[in-house]
Amino acid sequence: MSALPPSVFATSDAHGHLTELTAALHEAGLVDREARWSGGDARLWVLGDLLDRGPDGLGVIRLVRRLADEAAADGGQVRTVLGNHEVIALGMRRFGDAEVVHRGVARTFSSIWSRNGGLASDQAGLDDELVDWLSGLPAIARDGDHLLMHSDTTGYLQWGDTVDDINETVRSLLASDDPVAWFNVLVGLGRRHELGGADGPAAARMLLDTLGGARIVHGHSIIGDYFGEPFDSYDEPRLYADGLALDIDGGIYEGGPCLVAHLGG
Ligand SMILES: [Mn+2]
Repeated sequence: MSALPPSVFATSDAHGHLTELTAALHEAGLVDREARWSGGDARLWVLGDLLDRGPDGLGVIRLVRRLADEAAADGGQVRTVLGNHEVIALGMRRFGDAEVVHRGVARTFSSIWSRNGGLASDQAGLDDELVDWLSGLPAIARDGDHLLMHSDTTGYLQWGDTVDDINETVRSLLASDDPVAWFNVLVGLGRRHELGGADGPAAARMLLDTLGGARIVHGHSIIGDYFGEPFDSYDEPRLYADGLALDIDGGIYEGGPCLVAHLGG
């Protein structure tokens, strides 16, 4: 019988920065010098946006998938949730230059992809097996008191009022051939900054009351951007919304830190 509960960690928005992510996981004691899982029975949540913007999105994906296998063999766990950039990459592959009228506006996935730091080298590695893996990622998860999601938005509730319902709905939308349905997912996951400001705590409370948990942990919104601070001026996640929300996106591609939040245990 183990006397201590396993430690729980979360990181987010690696955006192709494999070297920085590996170093941060090593610093947290989760991988050894050869980047092999050394976290024992710890649990690590990876909150999306693995690719685009940085040099090696495919390398980041390979790392988290390998660590998931190694952690599972060691009694631990590494799990990934869906970010908007995963949806952009999948939509780019599926619909590319096809013009789609979405809410009265003609749009293409390829223009969104190129405007948002899409890398041809990442895209070239999206084979059927990887597409299946990305398409099966949950949009949201709960681990004890923590509600884990990529984007700081109440938009998740448009897809359901339980964690399982939301994940089932998003998976089915991303399995459809309807690009408008895909754009709706992307718009939902692109929302941000809805847990801050005067109305933020009530929004966070509504998410937690509906989906469970005592604290939201999210990426997607870089701490420096959100709170108006230089990217090199912080080295910890930011607790806000009366303690109901934790932003763990340090802003790696802006020169900010790759944060690995120790959530408990
Ligand atoms: Mn994002």
